[in-house]
Amino acid sequence: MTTTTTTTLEQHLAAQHASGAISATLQSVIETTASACQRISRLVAQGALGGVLGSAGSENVQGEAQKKLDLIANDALMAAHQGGAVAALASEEMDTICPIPGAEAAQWLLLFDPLDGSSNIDVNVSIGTIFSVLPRTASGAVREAEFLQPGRRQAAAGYCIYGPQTMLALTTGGGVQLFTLDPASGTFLLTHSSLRVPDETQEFAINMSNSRHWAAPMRRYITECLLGADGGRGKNFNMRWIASMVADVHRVLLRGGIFMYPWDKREPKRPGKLRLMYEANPMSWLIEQAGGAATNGKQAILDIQPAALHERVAVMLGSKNEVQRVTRYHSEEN
Ligand code: AHM
Ligand code: MG
Repeated sequence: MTTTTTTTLEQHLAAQHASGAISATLQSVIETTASACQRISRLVAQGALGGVLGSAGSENVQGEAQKKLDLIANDALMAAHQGGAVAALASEEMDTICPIPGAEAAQWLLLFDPLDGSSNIDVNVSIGTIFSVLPRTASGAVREAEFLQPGRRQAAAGYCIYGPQTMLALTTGGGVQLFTLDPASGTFLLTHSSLRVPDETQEFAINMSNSRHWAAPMRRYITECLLGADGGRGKNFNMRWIASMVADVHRVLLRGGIFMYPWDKREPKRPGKLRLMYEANPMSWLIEQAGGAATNGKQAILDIQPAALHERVAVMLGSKNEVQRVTRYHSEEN
């Protein structure tokens, strides 16, 4: 729902704190993350003028080439959270967790994909930052095992999209709110509250170039969508693929749809391309909080017990009826 209020992100969080929905320290983690995103937004907007485009000439732990902006965004988030309410950070772009010096007593763990949609950086297509906040489960020095909590345990999750507008989507468990950055005042203003993903949709998002590698249930589902009104589905489908998960999920949150990055047989042992902790969990919680669903084909993404920090997962999320259908196709195959 679009609103016309001028509630700032800070005011929204203060009201949530006053109602007992979030603690003061969680409020601080979210505000700090949002302000790092504002900084990243300014850098993104400068593009070639700011010298932020192009390759960094390095690889991350998963063997992917890093862009300059992947590292710049990572540094911005790291710097913002020094000496704050976060005990340790984990990032798609860092091999191991990063405990914050002197912050062992802090209550929160923060995970992020600093710059999602890296292949779109140099071509001026929407990109974003995805974040997830988990509670600490032990005291003293943070160990990596503490991060391995199912997505259901998230205390806050969201993304910031750097597109025609910079917008921040946020959930702390009470629905999904969307804030738009007002460039004049430099503040995020609440523009969409209590987002709802419609149960029905006629739009799917998937990288079709991988179709020959998919498993049978995915081929069956997409074949039926492509047959449209001429096939068993009795309705036509449209397709979108931006190749920035942030931008594709943003569209699904605003008007429905199903987004999929399934398992494929090129690397059979790899469950999928997307990362459970940095991408799938926060996006799945946002989608569930907006009335949609998210699965890996076998179980709800949020129920998966992570085994490793950089674990990958197949993702199908969005409008409930389509996600249920694709889940059924997977179970029928079994
Ligand atoms: P990234 O975090 O390195 O940018 O990779 C994740 C991105 C997602 O945003 C997007 O959905 C997907 O990779 C696109 O993959 P492909 O280029 O295979 O279509
Ligand atoms: Mg990503």
